[in-house]
Amino acid sequence: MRPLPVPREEDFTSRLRSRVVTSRVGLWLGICFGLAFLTGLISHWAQVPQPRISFPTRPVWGYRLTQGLHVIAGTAAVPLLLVKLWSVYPKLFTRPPREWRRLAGHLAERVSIGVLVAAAIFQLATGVANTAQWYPWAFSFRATHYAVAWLAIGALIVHVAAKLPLLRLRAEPADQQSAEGLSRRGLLRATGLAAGLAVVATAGGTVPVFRRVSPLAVRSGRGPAGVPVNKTAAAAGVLASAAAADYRLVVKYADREVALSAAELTRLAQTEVELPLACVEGWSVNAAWGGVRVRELLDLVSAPRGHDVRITSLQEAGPFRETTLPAEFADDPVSLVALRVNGERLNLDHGYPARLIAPNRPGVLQTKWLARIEVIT
Ligand SMILES: Nc1nc2c(c(=O)[nH]1)N[C@H]1C(S)=C(S)[C@@H](COP(=O)(O)O)O[C@H]1N2
Ligand SMILES: [Mo]
Repeated sequence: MRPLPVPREEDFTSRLRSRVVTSRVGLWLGICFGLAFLTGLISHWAQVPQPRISFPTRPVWGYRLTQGLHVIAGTAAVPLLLVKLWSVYPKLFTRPPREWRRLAGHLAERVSIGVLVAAAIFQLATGVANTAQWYPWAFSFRATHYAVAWLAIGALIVHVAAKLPLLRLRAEPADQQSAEGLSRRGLLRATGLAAGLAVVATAGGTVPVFRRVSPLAVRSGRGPAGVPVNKTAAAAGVLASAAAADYRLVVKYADREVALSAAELTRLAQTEVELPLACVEGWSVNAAWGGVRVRELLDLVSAPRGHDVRITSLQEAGPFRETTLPAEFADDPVSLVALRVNGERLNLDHGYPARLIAPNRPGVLQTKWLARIEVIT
């Protein structure tokens, strides 16, 4: 029997592959991954309170910016990664050296590249699926995406250090090719164009001018009062409890407690603020919110400043039914229990009768259908 003909590196003859193509695409890819990593750290910090340094309350649009960049950088990386992998894929068929010392080095390099490629594909695939609100897996997206990010960035640093001597960003005369077909420069342009299109296709979620041309940013600008809906009241199972006549918002500090009906909330002093709603999935909108300052509600039970506050939703199950509002946010004059958005009474899907809206805070923590506000002592 004849063995299957396994190709050799030399069998791949496309003139389009070159060190310059790999280097340039690699550089852009590295920038995208670096940006996604840093903005990802910020997102993690916002969602998992760190005991020592609390997340800042200003600028109010900070999270909107960093999370928009996170999703845009990740999306742009998709075509870049595909071209990069294509440009080096013949190396998969390099025959390993026979001499054992060189073989060990070769294997170490192969394993590190394997980790990098697997982690990079995992991050982009889970990230893109998340922005599409598609969770075809059982693990926690946030915890896993965060853990693998460290793997990816570690492997990336090793990779950059190992390949830096081979980096070549400038084409030399010998690289200039004659006529036929796509040139290397053409390939680089097409790759840049694909990355640019990927950006425009998602940026509509954050940047209003791109909205009309962003097929992937479907949720932007739609929904009641011009604000998209993430989870509906029906999906959260609160249709009855949110509309019930005996609805009460309970505000509690130590053994002091008040329970306010929806009508009583509207009779308290009302404050108007302009704050963005910025989802971790990358979409965001600015909106005008009206309602009662969290701080003024806490004053009703004489709660002192400087305490974290537990916020609980009417929603009975799900990871976002309860959050902690750190003390600086609870005491901030623009943090509201919102009753209105863009001049309208909150829609049931936006959290009627009352929802939280606080500055520089991920959308997942802007709890809808509030049931309890409790000072943590
Ligand atoms: N109780 C509750 N509040 C919630 C959620 C939820 O699932 N349950 N989703 C959050 C997420 S992920 C976002 S982005 C915002 C979206 O608010 P909107 O639907 O009014 O746009 O609500 C947040 N508040
Ligand atoms: Mo969200």
